Amino acid sequence: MARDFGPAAGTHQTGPTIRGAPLATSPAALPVADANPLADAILETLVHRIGKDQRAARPHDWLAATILTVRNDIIEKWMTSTREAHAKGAKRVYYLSLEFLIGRLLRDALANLGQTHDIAGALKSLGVDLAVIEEIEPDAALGNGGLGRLAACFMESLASLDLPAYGYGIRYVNGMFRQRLDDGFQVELPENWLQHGNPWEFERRESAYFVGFGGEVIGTDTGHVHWKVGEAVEAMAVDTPMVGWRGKRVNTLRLWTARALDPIRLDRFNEGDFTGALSGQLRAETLTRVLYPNDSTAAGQELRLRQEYFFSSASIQDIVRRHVQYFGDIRTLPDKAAIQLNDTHPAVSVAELMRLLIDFHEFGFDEAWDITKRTFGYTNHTLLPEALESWPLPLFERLLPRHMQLVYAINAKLLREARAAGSDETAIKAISLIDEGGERRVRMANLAFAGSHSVNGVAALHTDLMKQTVFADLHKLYPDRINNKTNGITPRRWLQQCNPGLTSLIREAIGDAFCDDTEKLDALAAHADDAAFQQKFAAVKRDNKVALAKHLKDLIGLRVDPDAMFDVQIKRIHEYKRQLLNIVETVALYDQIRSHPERDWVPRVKLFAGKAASSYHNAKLIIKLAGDVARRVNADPAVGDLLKVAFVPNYNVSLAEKIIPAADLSEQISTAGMEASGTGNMKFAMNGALTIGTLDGANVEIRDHVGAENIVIFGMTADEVAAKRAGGYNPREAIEASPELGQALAAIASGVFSPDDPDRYKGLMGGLYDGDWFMLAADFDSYAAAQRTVDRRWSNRSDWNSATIRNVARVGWFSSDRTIREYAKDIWGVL
Ligand code: 26V
Repeated sequence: MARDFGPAAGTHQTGPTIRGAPLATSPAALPVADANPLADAILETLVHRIGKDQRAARPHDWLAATILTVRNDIIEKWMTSTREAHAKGAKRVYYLSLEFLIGRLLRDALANLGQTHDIAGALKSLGVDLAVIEEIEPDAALGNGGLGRLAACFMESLASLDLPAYGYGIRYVNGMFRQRLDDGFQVELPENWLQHGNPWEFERRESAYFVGFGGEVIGTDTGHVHWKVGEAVEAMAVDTPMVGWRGKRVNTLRLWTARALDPIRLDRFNEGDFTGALSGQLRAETLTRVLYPNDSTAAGQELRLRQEYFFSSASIQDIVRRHVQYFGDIRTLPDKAAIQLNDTHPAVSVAELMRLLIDFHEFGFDEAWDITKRTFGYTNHTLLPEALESWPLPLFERLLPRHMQLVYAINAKLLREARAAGSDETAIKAISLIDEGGERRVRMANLAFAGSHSVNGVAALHTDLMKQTVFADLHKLYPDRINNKTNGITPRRWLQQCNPGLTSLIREAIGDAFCDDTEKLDALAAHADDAAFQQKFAAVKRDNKVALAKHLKDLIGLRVDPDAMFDVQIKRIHEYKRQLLNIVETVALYDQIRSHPERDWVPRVKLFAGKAASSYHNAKLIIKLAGDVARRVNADPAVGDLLKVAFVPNYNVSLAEKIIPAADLSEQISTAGMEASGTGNMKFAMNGALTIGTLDGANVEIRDHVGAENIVIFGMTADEVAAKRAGGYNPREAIEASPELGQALAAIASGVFSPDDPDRYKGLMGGLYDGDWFMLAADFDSYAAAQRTVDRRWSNRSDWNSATIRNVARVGWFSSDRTIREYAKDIWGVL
């Protein structure tokens, strides 16, 4: 790759590496940007902003110079967008999220501005390859998984739909950890995405707020309360522009960074206590240093609650300040501001807004509560009990004594309303903001629910389950509050940018209306049975597979056949997502291929990728197992190219953008009722993969849209899972009834794949016999049968092509533009 970088071929000796030796080019040989104003601008930026001579510039310098040049254009649009919204007195949307998994921005910004061609040309005239510098942009991995990536897709759609919006979050110095595999075991390394600086961001030193912690609440003579904080830090805003499709609008992603009020304690310094002198700074900076790398277990740590309050307080102060500055009267806040809580992570914002309204704007409780409820909306992203946040009451009280008082006051009002409506004591217990069973805890989901006029789930099934399970009693009390907003993905990043081949082919076939309205993809259905179109469609997929195969060779040294079926499961590693089901079925298949080599097997490449939470033992063991199975299978001459298995390290947005366009089969196999929505499922379908999946999350709606004949569904429904659990599920029976499963489990447990440590998987396999909470055994036969259905469909290639083309054609509804339009109309009142 590095060879493409630098002056035209032949003008320099050895190409600079990505790490970057300067271009060793003689001055005479420097490419001259003739009459290309854009190239002039990039050069000018390189010299005057980066301070580098063209000859000394390294790849990262060119990247920074390019971004800064493009940014100039973005700034103009940014200011116009802000000015227009202000002039119109428009209502603004505020999306509060502890995660924004935005990935790389350059390709996205250029494509949305329609400048890819021009910038590529300008760089080329300077001897620089745009594709190469795009590849060295670090991934902004400020998120764990689906929830964070959804926030990023939403930011893009908000700008594309020309809606004035701000995203609020934390500027983590270390985002999601980098995953390395050491002998197949996951090792977490710090991600240093800011090491070369970040040319996208603007520090707003003027937009800074105090955020207090601890201390005590004291009554004053005037009857007011005063929170005398024990400790305060400063939150400083750092803004990143979010460019919408066709450059229509540029919104702001505002991320907070923490600083000490007093960066250095001179008294301590003078006493020679240098560490003590800087301890405040260190303590403040710790707040915004790391993203919690967990997406399935609520983090009980104090630092996490401090992060949540820090970013909530700064954001709410900023929103209130802007509103008062523009509109004068805080009473109109709900008419001019819609604040969406992305899960419960920002739920303390409800109490923070109450605090500002009561303690600073001198409202009575009831009026403050009315304003608050009309301003907030809350989105739930998981029903897993272990992920539902609640804080030990003593911790909450110690850190946020004023908010604790407000939580009690809100709870008193809530429980009065519940009693008045006839809720019984069991219901009251479930509705209360305080969990009294055992150690007393503050329930953040109940706080978010109570403080919002809208509470939504992220797929139809998930929303139904919210009503039936976690929020059943609150739903009975407020039956109009829960609503559904099925997730979506931005088709710019997840079709146009990641799959240019497919995009051109679609444009050739149906014109480019789909670029502005993804549902126009449905015109493609008319071509689904056209043999010539199918050929072209298959050729695009093959090209993408060849590119991925090369990438895999470079990355992990594995050679795969691009004509084999690429069968892909990439997502966070979690038992409920059932990567283990896939691996066990792979082992069963391996066994079958070895026993019956004469059969007409469909060659498959099984790809896995994903990170496990660092403390999640079984998830990490599943990664190791995938690697162990891969090592054995890939080296077995008896299977040859019929089966290859790979675990690709360090899954992130950029890797997803390479793998998804090359996938034939999309594995969406969670235990029904457990995956709130999934969004990978939508990305694969949009890129022409067939889905094998359970009736879980958005899979249900994907089936409804693409047609039951164009998706392979297997396994128990959510109702069946619940019934089986209630009736006493016995996994041993299921295992005994399936010899194929029994053999695969026995092989794994006995150390066939781990001869270096034969007992490695005893516990993991034992867990299946003894409990199997995720019902792998109950769904195994159905899954294996579904895989054979997939084989048959693959063997009839025109049927396969027709089905996958229909997936692309009918998945347009899952654009995040549609999702955002629904939020805008039903929740925010901005459309
Ligand atoms: C929980 C925690 C607990 C504390 C530590 C940090 C942390 C970070 C995230 C979470 C909750 C994660 C919930 C989540 O990611 N849900 C996913 O949301 C997607 C978008 O709606 C959805 O497609 C996935 O099905 C759902 O699992």
